[in-house]
Amino acid sequence: MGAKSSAARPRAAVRIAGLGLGAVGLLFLLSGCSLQSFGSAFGNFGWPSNGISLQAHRMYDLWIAAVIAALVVGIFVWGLIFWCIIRYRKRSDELPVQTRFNMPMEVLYTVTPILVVAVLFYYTAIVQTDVDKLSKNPDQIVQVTAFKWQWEFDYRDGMGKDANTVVSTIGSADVIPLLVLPVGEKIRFEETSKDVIHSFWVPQLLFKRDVFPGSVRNVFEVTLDKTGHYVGRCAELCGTYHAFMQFELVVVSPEKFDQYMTARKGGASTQQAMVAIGEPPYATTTEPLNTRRQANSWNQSNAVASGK
Ligand SMILES: [Cu+2]
Repeated sequence: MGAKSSAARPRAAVRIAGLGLGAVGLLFLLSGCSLQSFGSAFGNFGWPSNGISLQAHRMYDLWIAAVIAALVVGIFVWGLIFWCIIRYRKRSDELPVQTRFNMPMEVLYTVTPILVVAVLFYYTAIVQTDVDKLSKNPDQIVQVTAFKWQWEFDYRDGMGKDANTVVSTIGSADVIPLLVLPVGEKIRFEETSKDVIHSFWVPQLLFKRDVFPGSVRNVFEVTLDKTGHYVGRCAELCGTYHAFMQFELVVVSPEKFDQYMTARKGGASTQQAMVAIGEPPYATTTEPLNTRRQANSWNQSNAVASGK
């Protein structure tokens, strides 16, 4: 009797200690302590590591922490399985003691998964809310207008559809539109479509948002933290030339951005303004695709039929 209870107590204590250790480890890791370096040592557990916004980094951290939590639980469970296999393997034909149930154990393995799910849910909700968060005073407001099959980017002087466009960039079949934005500022995107549903997607934002026609303005905010050129695409199959809906996000320093805007307001084209700030005038991450509309008779008759 005495031996039995003293054997049960250390086992329960070990389990609770393991659980507590896992929870503390998860909290420690979620606090952002070198999640990046830990993740990169394991190939980022399959998550894209090239995010260029504060929001993308938070999503990255959530993923790495969730995988670590899953591994902690997994190793614990695998350990228990192998321990049971070895400790209670068949040694003779004698039937082992038949126990019907163990109440503390039942409670433990009901409460523990609920706790694990609750912790994962809590951090997911926190990060999701953060990614979706809109500020009252964004630094830049860009109206994204999608249409078959190009993009228009309007830099606005305020929020909502009643604000005015200050500078506008529109793409064509020959020129990829450049969306020039400053690093480190809160950028508010207000999306609208002229025809069907499109989707605004820059892979490095680790994020895409559908663009709806009608009165719906799909709004989100991003703070970019890395300069460079990044390809953008439409991620919603929107028609024949869906694949041609490309753009390039150009992230520059706030000083360069101000110079770019001044040049554009002074009447310079996107290409002239880009040269003025020392950036390549045309997209560097992609190039216009050849529509080959004249290349063969099928395309030609198809183009005639669709009125293009
Ligand atoms: Cu589209």
